[in-house]
Amino acid sequence: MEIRLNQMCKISIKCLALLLSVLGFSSACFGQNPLIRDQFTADPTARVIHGRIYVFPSHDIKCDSTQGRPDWFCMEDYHVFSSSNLTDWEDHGMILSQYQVPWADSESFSMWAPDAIEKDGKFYFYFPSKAKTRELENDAPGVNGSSFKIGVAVSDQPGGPYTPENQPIAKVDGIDPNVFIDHDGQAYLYWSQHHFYGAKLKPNMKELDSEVFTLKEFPAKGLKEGPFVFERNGIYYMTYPHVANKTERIEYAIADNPLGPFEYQGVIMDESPVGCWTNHQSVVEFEDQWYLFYHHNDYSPDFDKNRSIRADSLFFDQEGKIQKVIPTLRGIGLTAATGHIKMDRYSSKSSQGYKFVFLDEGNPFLGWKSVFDKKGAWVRYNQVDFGKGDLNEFCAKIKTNNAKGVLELRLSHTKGELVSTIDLDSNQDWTEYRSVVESEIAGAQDLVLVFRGKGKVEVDWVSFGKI
Ligand code: FUB
Repeated sequence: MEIRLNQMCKISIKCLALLLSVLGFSSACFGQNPLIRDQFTADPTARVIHGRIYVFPSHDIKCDSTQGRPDWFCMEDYHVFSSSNLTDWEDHGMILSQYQVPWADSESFSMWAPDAIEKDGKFYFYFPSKAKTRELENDAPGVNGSSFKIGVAVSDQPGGPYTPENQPIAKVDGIDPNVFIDHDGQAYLYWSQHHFYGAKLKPNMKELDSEVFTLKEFPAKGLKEGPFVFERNGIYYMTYPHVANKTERIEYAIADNPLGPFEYQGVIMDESPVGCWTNHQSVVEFEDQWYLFYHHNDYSPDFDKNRSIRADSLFFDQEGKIQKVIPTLRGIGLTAATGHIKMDRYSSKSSQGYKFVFLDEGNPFLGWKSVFDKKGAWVRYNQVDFGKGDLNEFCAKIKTNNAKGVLELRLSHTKGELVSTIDLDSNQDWTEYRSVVESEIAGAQDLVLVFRGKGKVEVDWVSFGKI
């Protein structure tokens, strides 16, 4: 690979690392959908803990023929991720696996959607799994036809590791645990198995403290699962995926107390037009903004049991109704101008002449690239953080095929201020092109890349530095 400076000189890859550090370019930059880029993740529960946002997802893997059930979910452990800025996510590593849970069937690979919550300085992680049925002490499994039980594991810190209890929670059969703690300190456990169920939890957070209530006010037709309850301004919101048509969409209902009765309100996210049969949500407020965490099969378009977590902003109207969330690739958080900005995770694009494809079909975790093949095609990426305004060089990793013309970098929209221009070579393998930034750019800006030319241009990433 070569690096191209001001269209004039080419420098070998050996000099690249040194040069980038001198120029102030760095490779770390995230804050787009999907959120986690090196493994499959699904069913995200997001919680704010000590000023950081933690996400407790499940962990899809690809099973071989000796593991789990063919062509089905395959999940043997959990990781936890956290962020202080919604952009850079730290993987706290594996926090619990099926091999550590005394009651779980460690050949079932069924560590499905979890939840976690803090109570009195301890962290409680709730997870479903198929049970080794003969070894259960506390009740007969499958009372309502489920071979799934729900367990709890405890840690002194949110990032784990978590120590599982020896037995699952008695009288709880089903999947998708969710815990809600009300203002009075009372904790509730919800789960699903054909219906939604709810019960009070004892202060030890490990045992039920009431009868099991069947929450009956939900659609009888079409699978529903993944209950997630939160409270805002005295309204208790029950959110859940439901198959109203072909695949799961996210709906919600409200009540004036945690156990209902709930009244259906509407759809938070429509079913995905392509790709993923399941969806699974949580709703969280972080630094005065509400977010919906959910999942899609971005890295596995042909097999929807390998999913990836996403997040988008969520808004309420004046009456507290949730406005529909349209899934985006851009996601949440500011993106640093000095990192690799992936325009293929765009906010918007031209209707013709622009698409994104995997960089390498054989390794989706390498991500995507932008492809422009029509004059005037463009892509916009919102909320790039330029800080004080001292970045004066634009860099883009580009590949061309019979191309002629320029790539323009503009602010806000296709006719917005032109801040840099790259002259394209006609047939060039991946090359880092650099050009001067013509004006001072500070703060958060929306970037637009416009192709003014002919042929095909591919862009891996763009970035900014100092000359
Ligand atoms: O991840 C396995 C299952 O898929 C979850 O438990 C459901 O909510 C669905 O997302």
